[in-house]
Amino acid sequence: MSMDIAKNLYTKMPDLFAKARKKFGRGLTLTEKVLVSHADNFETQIWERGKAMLALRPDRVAMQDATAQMAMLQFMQANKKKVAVPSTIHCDHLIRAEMGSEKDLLRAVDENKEVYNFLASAAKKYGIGFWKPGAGIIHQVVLENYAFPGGLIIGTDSHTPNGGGLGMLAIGVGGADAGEVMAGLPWEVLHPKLIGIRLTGKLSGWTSPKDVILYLCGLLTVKGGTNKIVEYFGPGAETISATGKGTICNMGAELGATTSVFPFDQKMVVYLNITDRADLANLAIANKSLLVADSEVSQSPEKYYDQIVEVDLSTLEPHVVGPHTPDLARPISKMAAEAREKGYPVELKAALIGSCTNSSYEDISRSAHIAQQGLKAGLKAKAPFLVSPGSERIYHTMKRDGFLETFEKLGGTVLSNSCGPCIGQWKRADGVKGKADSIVSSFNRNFPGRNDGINETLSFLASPEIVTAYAISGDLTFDPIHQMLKGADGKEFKFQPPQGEELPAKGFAKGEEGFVAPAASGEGLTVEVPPTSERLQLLQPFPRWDGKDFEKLPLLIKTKGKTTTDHISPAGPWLKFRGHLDKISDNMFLGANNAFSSEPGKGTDVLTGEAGLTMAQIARRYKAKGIGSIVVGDENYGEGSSREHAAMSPRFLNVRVVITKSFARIHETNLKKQGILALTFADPKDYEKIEQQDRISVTGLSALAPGKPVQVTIHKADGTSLTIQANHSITEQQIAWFKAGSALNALN
Ligand code: MIC
Ligand code: SF4
Repeated sequence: MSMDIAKNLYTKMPDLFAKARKKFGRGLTLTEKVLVSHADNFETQIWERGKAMLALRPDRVAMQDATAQMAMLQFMQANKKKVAVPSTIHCDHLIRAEMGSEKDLLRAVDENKEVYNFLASAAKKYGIGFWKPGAGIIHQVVLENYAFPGGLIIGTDSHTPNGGGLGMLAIGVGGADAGEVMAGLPWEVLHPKLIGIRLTGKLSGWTSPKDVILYLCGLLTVKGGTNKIVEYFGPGAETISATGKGTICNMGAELGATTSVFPFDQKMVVYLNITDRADLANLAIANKSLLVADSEVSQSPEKYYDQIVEVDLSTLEPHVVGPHTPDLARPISKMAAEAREKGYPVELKAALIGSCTNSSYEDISRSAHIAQQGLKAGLKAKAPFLVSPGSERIYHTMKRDGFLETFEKLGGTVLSNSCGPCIGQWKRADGVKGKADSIVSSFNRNFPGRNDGINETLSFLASPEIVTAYAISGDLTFDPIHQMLKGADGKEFKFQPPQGEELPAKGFAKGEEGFVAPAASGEGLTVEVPPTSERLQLLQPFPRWDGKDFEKLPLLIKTKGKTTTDHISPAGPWLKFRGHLDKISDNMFLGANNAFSSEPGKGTDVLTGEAGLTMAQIARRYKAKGIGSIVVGDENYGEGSSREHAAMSPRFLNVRVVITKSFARIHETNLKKQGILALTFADPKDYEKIEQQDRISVTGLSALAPGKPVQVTIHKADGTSLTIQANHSITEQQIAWFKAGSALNALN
């Protein structure tokens, strides 16, 4: 499917690379090769890392159902007949996990009918490929079908970087970005800096690709990758399977990285071949030098990367991260002591494997090997053990090769090929609100409330093989590498290190592919949006900026500590309103910690003094009075997902400005796209100066200019005021978005 795109790309690469080498006066990293070959205009583009905005032409767009709704609603406002680049929609997020694959899927098709019909009819009309519910999780399906070395794809999901496992730059974006690219515009992103990760040695025993990224999360933290691309290199890179590379790149999102990528190698060839793309593999082999960094880069990487990290795969220990954040990492051997010291509940209430991050054949076969050892010792999973396969191929191959049976014998439940419990679509039978329990998964996110909707749940992440061992022991302090476990006969035994196959010797089994091609011509076809729908609502353009400064805006919320998009716009039960801006806005900030309230998501209407209201209630009251408001946030505000609802709901409810200590990349762009002024405190300590009763003015807006700080005046309740400075990263073009009320308004 990507053959023609790849052919054209590889043909034009040599000439562009020669120009770039000349211009930069040096060889090129792999990242630069992909960026240069996708520049909208190489000649006029400014190539300055960390400063310039890149205008790029992605090869394709991928959208998942929860974000595709807004992406399509926005695309439709551009009045185009057809998408300008190959695009696909994948139905994966809206399937609830409760009774196992078959029943869950049937129910999802029924309860999401309106949304699926909308997406399917829009896809058909506008020339977009449609992957039906049950076909698989977007990133796995993209890896199996669309990813190719040297390519550039954008996806309306933060884990799009999974595609880096096949040597491409795959980048998560908000729906507005996707809509614009589908409408034919170039895609803009801050020219990222580069982190080079040099891998040496070889993984062995219990250590898996997941541990590489869990370790890096601990080392670099959740904001260590912001506005950076992580490029892996070194002899260790080619020892890791393509799907393992996918896992590592996928979870680069947890570093906040723009994306992550591996150089083309033999592991990718094998994966392309087994996924029926031998032609692409051969083409890539013939063009290998274009798809890896120039040789001088690995000789003196310090000249090419802004930061270098060394990881010796041979000595890397399996890691466990969490709770509540993916950068709280430690080797598994240290887990028991830490759990005791910090008082984590040690009984595991659930163990979950699979998801877009970790459901490769390698993951599943290694986990099954651990499960078999447990069964041999007469044991079953002590905690509910749930398996989320990434795609139809994975599911049918697991079934054919007996792994499903092994997991089921262990007491596991195999869920549908979808996100399910990873995104709060999980009916956890024993979960009790207000009670802290521990769970462990091989997923990528562990923010509070993420899986079971219970904020107190302590969610830990580890490799699927470690999670399987945890499932059998039911104990967070168990270290399967060094400790023994009691079998059913009372005798102690030790797990042998997991063994598995990278890829199925018999090839992948196939199920129903679930792909629906678009109509040859969309002329005369209609997009189905029932006018009385509870799930879908056509968008109204946001009002234009009235040219006035923001004077004395009340403070809606000052968030304290981690404020991820899951805090700003929770998922789980709210996923069903992703196509209805008014309805979903009721979830605004429900998970966020307000500096002025002891209860998350609650605050005070400062105009009336009424406390204990949700942020949406307060904002709706202000809006009804024609008053805008301001949000103050902490570090790395908007961390996590690409969901633009975290920007659209505030915009819809009249938030005009968000000032933080710092932003996560996708969310900052999403705010700008929706016409919200995204500012950062010039002095982060000024965050402390903001109080509940303050009225805040942001002035000099008609002279808003790139690089020029903005003046913010804080009017105190006692009549005094103080003025501070705020910075921003707004470009000329983004000023036009702000003035027009949104990027989309600026288009029309
Ligand atoms: C996630 O993992 O948080 C999600 C759900 O896949 C999101 C997208 C969404 O909120 O729909 C993401 O990662 O971007
Ligand atoms: Fe789905 Fe979870 Fe992957 Fe997001 S991280 S795409 S919710 S499986």
